[in-house]
Amino acid sequence: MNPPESDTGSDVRIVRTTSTYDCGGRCPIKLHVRDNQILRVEGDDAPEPHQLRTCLRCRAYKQYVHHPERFLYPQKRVGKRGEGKFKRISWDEAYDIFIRELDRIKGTYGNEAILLATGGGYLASLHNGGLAASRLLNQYGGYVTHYGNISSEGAVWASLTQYGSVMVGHSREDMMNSRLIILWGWDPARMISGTNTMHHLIRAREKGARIIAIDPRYHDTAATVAHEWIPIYPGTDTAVMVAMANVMIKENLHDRQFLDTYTTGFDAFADYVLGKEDGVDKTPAWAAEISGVDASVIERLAREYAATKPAALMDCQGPARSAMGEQYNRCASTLCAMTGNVGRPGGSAGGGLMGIPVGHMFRMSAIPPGKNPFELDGPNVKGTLDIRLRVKKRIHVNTLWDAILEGKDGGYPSDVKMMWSMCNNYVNQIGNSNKADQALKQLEFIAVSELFPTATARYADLIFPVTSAAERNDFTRPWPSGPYFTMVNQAIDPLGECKSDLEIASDLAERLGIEGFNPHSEEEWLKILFENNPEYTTHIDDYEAFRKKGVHRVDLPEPIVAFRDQIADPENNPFPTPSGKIEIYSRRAADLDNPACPPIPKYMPTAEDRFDSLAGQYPMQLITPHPRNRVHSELYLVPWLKETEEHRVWINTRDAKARGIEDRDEVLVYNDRGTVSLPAFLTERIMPGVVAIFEGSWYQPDEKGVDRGACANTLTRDDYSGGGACVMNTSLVEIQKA
Ligand SMILES: Nc1nc2c(c(=O)[nH]1)N[C@H]1C(S)=C(S)[C@@H](COP(=O)(O)OP(=O)(O)OC[C@H]3O[C@@H](n4cnc5c(=O)[nH]c(N)nc54)[C@H](O)[C@@H]3O)O[C@H]1N2
Ligand SMILES: Nc1nc2c(c(=O)[nH]1)N[C@H]1C(S)=C(S)[C@@H](COP(=O)(O)OP(=O)(O)OC[C@H]3O[C@@H](n4cnc5c(=O)[nH]c(N)nc54)[C@H](O)[C@@H]3O)O[C@H]1N2
Ligand SMILES: [Mo]
Repeated sequence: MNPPESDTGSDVRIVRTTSTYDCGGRCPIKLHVRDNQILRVEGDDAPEPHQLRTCLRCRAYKQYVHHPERFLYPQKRVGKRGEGKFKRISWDEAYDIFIRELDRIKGTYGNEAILLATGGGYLASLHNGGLAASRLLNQYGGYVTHYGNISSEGAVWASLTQYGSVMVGHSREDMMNSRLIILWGWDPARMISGTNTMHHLIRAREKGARIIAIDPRYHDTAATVAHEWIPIYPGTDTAVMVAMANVMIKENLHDRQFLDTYTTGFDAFADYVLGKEDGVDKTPAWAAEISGVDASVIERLAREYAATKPAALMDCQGPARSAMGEQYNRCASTLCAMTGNVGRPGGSAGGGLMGIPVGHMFRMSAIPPGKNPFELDGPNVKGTLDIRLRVKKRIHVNTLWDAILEGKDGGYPSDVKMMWSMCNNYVNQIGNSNKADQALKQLEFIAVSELFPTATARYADLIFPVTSAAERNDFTRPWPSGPYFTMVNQAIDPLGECKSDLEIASDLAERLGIEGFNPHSEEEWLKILFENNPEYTTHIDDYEAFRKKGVHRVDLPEPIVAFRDQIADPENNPFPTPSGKIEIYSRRAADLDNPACPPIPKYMPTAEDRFDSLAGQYPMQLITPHPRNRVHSELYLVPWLKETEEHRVWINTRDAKARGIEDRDEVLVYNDRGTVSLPAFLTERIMPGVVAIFEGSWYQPDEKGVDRGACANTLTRDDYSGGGACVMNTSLVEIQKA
């Protein structure tokens, strides 16, 4: 039991604050602090059902903030590029080096040679590194950056195509209204997906909902709440969904009236499903061959989903982070419409994002029919700042390394010569880490703003040491699901000589002669940003009370249900698509004229799927889910979290035995892009033919090029799908004893 606050001793302060990492949750936490040290972390103390239960990652916050390997001072490289050898320097020297290189590169090659790599490492409003650095470089004359949401571009594209909106989620308590919940590639016990998601899933089960998990892995959520697990080969979900549609149409189980009223293009989809378009009747037997799911199971699933009302088909982003990712989310949304579950309590709209409009952060897709993602960037303070955008060129995030290596000659928009990287660990987190190694060795200058000696930071010529969220004030909100907002309250003074990205950009602006870059104090900034952001002001009247409590919970009169209004009153509430309806056939997609992005959702073969001839050499499909004990690569060094789960490759016992591999044997997993070395985890919890390596372990190639850190992206492809998804879950590998 936690002692009451007064018992903690008078010299211990308790600071109510929040986490800011790119996590599936957002926790209000209480830090117990003495002598500039976080002594312990307490979770939310609100009673149920309002409690936002803190998970292991926030509970380990103290070992993250006070980790001995944190960068505390500016550093410059002393060894070879990538060796990770650095020497402490002063801030003055660090700024001098940075500005000298920046000016030299601009003078020699122009602003197009400057690449700014940002990321999701810090998700709050003011000290956000990407915003600060892009504002600075805009005023410096421009830069090149990346487009394509590394995370959910497939789902974003699908939702915009189908619905014209990314707000496709329900608030989580609405699952209590569902009679059937299908976890289709969704494992919230691990990825959280809203801090209280598991609470509501468990309650839904207790209330009698049947729960089915469709996933190559028998994951933690399935083990906790599911009545049934249906294993499926990666990348084949759309085939099974299409076959379910086939059963529904043939047995007349679909909701014709719903389709007539709210959707457009169903007939074109039905023609494809029934084979009128291409002569292939997409029967359960057809899908069984592709997916490994028995035809009888597909039939039963189709009937059960069509007959049980309301039912929530919960597709997410993991299967969408693949070579045909957007088809999976579009097809899921199409099934939601066929069963009349869109806009209904207890139902779902599909689309993979699960975002609700109170506390969310989904952006627009960068590939049509989306909008320029940068339109939503920049602090919302009209008139007070120069936030004009001078982004020169953009490169898809999952081709950055190729773009650096190939440049204009390779068809990329610019010849990059320097990179400034912050809030990301892209050497580790985008496809093909060995190519990152080659590319970064070629650049003339690399600066990395970081807290830790990450795989990316090791390539830096210059390190700017950054404060953690415990060392500054800010405010934020969860993604993908609120409904609440949280406040970052400073708990300790900056450690060593660390500064926030905003402070670093401000110092640089001053030295570069950029005027008016940072005219406000932190306190003033927070107030301005808050008051100018209707997302907050609509729900929070009292800023001071919000700040003091560290959290503001929004009381919803009823659960948020995406498209409730469009369904209740279609006359007055058209969908924000060109037709005003749910677009099962999309004219905008047709206009792209890209076979990889057809106007109706389709199952299509891809490179490195299980039917690729490469499977002769590399017969195992690799999936790379998100790790329970980290946020991607962040928290990698935290000892408590390391203890909770060893980094091992999941392999079915049958595949392991065929290769003479025993549990815990050191194995090599490899393909043409690289080789990783790690212990094996023999389990029946993954289907034969598939191996899983959790993303985020730090890339550590040895002298022979074997990645001893076993970073998943040493094996993945640096490519993207027709709708812009990074293809992290579409790679073939082989595995053998080391
Ligand atoms: N603990 C933790 N939580 C996190 C994060 C983290 O790093 N750590 N990251 C956060 C972020 S930024 C994001 S975007 C989300 C990501 O959340 P998701 O995108 O949902 O997570 P993933 O772990 O990639 O995949 C979810 C599930 O899909 C399964 N899967 C993979 N390929 C296929 C397939 O082809 N078909 C089917 N049916 N299933 C498949 C995996 O086995 C896994 O169980 O998580 C967030 N939450
Ligand atoms: N194989 C594979 N790869 C994947 C995925 C997958 O499913 N499979 N998932 C993808 C997804 S969904 C995502 S979102 C990406 C995440 O990709 P990244 O954003 O690159 O991942 P993180 O590991 O969260 O890296 C964030 C870094 O920011 C640093 N940081 C934290 N706070 C600050 C700050 O205030 N300032 C600065 N300058 N730095 C800070 C942290 O120390 C950390 O090193 O990974 C993608 N990569
Ligand atoms: Mo993500």
